[in-house]
Amino acid sequence: MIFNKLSRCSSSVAMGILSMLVMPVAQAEYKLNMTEGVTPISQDLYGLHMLVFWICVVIGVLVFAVMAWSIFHHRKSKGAVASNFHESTTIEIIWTVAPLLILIGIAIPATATLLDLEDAKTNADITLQVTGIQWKWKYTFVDEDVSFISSLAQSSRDVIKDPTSNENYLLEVDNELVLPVGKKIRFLFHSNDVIHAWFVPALAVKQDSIPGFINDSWAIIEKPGIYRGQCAELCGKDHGFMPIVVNAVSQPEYEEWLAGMKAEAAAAAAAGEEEWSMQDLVARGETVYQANCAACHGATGAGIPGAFPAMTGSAIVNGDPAGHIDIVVNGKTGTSMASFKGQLNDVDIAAVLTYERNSLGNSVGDMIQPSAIKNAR
Ligand code: HEC
Ligand SMILES: [Cu+2]
Repeated sequence: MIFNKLSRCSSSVAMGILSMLVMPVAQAEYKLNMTEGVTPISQDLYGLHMLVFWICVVIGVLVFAVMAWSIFHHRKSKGAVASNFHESTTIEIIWTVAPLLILIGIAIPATATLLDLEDAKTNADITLQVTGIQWKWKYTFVDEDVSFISSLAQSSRDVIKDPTSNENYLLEVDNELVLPVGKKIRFLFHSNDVIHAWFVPALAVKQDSIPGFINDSWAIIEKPGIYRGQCAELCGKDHGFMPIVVNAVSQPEYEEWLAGMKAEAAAAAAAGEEEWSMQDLVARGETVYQANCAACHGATGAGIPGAFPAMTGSAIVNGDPAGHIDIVVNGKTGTSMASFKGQLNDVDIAAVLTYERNSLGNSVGDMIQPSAIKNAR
């Protein structure tokens, strides 16, 4: 945290020295000061940070200058004798009033920014609901009927064994959150399971998502680009595997993306009406499984003994389809096996179930069609 706060102020000698002490190896990429960000709030926060920083520098310089001067001029070898007084009203007034004025000077702009920061509702153009889920994010455009899940991309999973092979190690998602520039976006945060936190430094948004509560925040993104973030609240085993990617684009591009998302949802609904082949279900099921289930049940279905049951050889997976459908659609209360009906569509659930029954070391030989999931909801 301290390194986020102090990053990128080349003009400051004090910070330069600090960096040399803390970072013995010269890093060309390493920036000292806090990043400025791309939203009005982030710039206000940066301004506040710099204001307080320079006030501290001035106080530091003044205090140490007086100290150094006094030590030198009133040294013992010159025969200096310490004055012997106490209860100086003048001094007490000075050292009460001076800090008070400084604090008021800081509090005025800080309060203005804080009030602005809290005002998510006024003139919001877009309302976006952000739901934390172990371990992924769900985004719902409240007025658009568009909703999707964003989880760690396979490309980022593949590099776990060799982090250097991808510069965005653990920071890539399968579905980016696309937002338009220049619009006021109101974020509403909540959670399905435990406390997560949605943190994107460039947007200056860091907000807890808590089950049963709704927190809000807002941003007007001023510059198109890709902005990355992560879950910032320790939320369990895969806390470090639920990154955030915001892709800020122009309004027409955003509308095009929205239309594409709606078309995709319509296509998925239509696909749910069809009969699927075993091959297609298993192929799709593998992707769904790796993105949604592997974190607990293991990439090969081995589970984690004592915590998460194995899929390989599981009585439920190899048993009656109804029981298998039930635990995945409705979850199991009191355990971390969540209900997937709000997270996956009929085709995805049918695919992952068929995959589990015919892969990961199981060979039941039957298929579960999307229509069966529809009936079970
Ligand atoms: C957050 C961890 C977690 C995730 C993610 C998860 N599960 Fe589970 N799952 C569990 C736990 C814990 C149980 C055991 C529940 C119990 O105590 O009966 C379980 C049980 C199961 C069972 C019953 C197994 C048995 O033999 O009892 C099936 C089937 C299953 N999960 C399928 C899935 C599928 C399919 C997905 C992905 C769509 C998934 N799970 C994602 C934690 C998870
Ligand atoms: Cu989290």
